[in-house]
Amino acid sequence: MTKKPLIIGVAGGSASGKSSVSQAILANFSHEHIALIAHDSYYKDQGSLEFEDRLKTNYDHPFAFDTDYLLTQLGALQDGLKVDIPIYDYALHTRSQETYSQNPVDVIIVEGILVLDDKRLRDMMDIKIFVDTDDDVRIIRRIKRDMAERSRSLDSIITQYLSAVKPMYHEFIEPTKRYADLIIPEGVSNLVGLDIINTKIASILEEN
Ligand code: UZR
Ligand code: MG
Repeated sequence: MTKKPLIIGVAGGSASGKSSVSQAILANFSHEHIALIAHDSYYKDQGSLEFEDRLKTNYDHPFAFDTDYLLTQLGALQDGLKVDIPIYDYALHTRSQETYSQNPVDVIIVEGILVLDDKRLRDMMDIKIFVDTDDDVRIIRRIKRDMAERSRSLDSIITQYLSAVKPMYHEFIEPTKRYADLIIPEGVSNLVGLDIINTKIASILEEN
């Protein structure tokens, strides 16, 4: 691998379909050529706080993320180095002891609610995507997912949604739509949008 990897940013509100859109892009490549890196993996470790205080942390604010570390690891991958990516524990709100190793690849997808918020990240990206899904659809999905996969109660999901997820979406996430090259309504069910993305990726890779 001699060329710098192609970097694609996928942003959008919580449960907008970012991960599914990313998976749909991923499916076009064999795994040794493409990597999906979640900004969520770089959530700061809240382990020094009492558990009740971890629940009060605003996880939808740019400060909740260790974006410097993500930038460092993306830089290393660009330089052709293998990195050990942190694994976040949503139940404990901590960075777990384990990491997973990622080899350098041709295409990197960087996915997360706030990946278009940081100018340094934006400047690294070749394609910037914002997945745009209605708030009511997102909260319904969020309830289902967080109860099933993130060990949350309905009450805690609703409280978090009203106190942080919704206001932070309007303050920090939605405004980053202006930086997107492409806005994809309804995420993964938007087959035309996905096709346009995949065609663009193929054409850039061919040029390289
Ligand atoms: P996606 N999040 C948690 O719920 N707990 C944590 O410890 C860390 C993050 C949530 C975060 C955000 N918000 O809305 C969501 N809250 O993870 C982002 N509250 O992940 O884009 O997959 O929904
Ligand atoms: Mg996700």
